[in-house]
Amino acid sequence: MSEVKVERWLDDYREMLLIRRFEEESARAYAQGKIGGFLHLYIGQESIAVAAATTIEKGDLVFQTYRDHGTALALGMTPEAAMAELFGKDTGCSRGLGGSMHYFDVENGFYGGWGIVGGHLALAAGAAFRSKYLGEDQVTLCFFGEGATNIGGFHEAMSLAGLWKLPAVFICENNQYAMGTPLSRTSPLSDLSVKAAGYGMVGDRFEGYDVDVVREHLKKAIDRARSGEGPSFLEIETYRFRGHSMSDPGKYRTAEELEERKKKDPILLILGKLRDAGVDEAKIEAIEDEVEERIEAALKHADEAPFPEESLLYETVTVEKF
Ligand SMILES: Cc1ncc(C[n+]2csc(CCOP(=O)(O)OP(=O)(O)O)c2C)c(N)n1
Repeated sequence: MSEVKVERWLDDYREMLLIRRFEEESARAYAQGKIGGFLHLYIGQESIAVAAATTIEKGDLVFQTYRDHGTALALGMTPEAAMAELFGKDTGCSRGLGGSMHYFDVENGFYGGWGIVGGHLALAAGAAFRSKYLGEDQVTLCFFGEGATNIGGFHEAMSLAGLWKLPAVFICENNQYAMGTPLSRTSPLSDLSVKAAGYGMVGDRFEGYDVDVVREHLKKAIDRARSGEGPSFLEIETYRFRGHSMSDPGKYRTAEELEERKKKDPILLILGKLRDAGVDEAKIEAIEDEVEERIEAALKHADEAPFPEESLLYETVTVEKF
């Protein structure tokens, strides 16, 4: 096993674990009443965000749904800015005004954090259009759930992106349920990637548990987009281990199904790779300790940071005081 590959996997493990622990602690803080509004966790899907963040180039743009913490962290948002946002604090990535669903971090290429299912596909298409119009070299990645693939915005954005060969990659994270509804109850198709043909795009479909597999497929699509061959539509099979949001008891699936799916936990897979490659346990433990420290620091920061001044509303949300 090459040293470079093992180093890559160690970084992957660190990032995936950071997301997992961030999500677990945000669930705890939510239960403690420190976080208001909605909270949609990314637990189980970490390999996809980490693969994307390690495949794109600086300047590329990434759009995500409300299930956005993992993607933002993988792209480089600090856990402090991410946790403080959940706590509604002024040091949050959206100065505490966006909350869980509306992360933003332009410096790291993260363009939200969007709550309207399917709505952000049009925004991503617009961003990709801008890159093409200005002759810039950027690629736009747009993530969404399978529940978004029957929404009007999906069709409009995909149609235009295909027609104008926009430098975009549309990525469906098919985590099997849209809230509590399985795909079989909302779509005549079980293979969503065939939809790509209707928009003149390349379609691809694969399992998203192994970060290397995701990277490999994503890279092809990103290369196509960057070289002017147009957009792609990827359907990635994944699974969320928690409910849709914190208010979902998950009664639409059995405990056996969940246990079965957990056997493909992306974090277990990457740990298996590290151990098969003979990586020292002490090295793995050092990563785990480092992640714990970073999460603890983020929680402390979010607890201690100030709430925004009321005046911030007049600089950002409303035009003037009335
Ligand atoms: C236009 C619109 N309709 C309904 C909702 C309510 N809603 C929020 S999430 C969701 C399910 C979406 O599922 P999916 O697209 O598969 O993404 P996942 O949550 O599984 O990541 C729905 C119906 C919404 N936010 N926007």
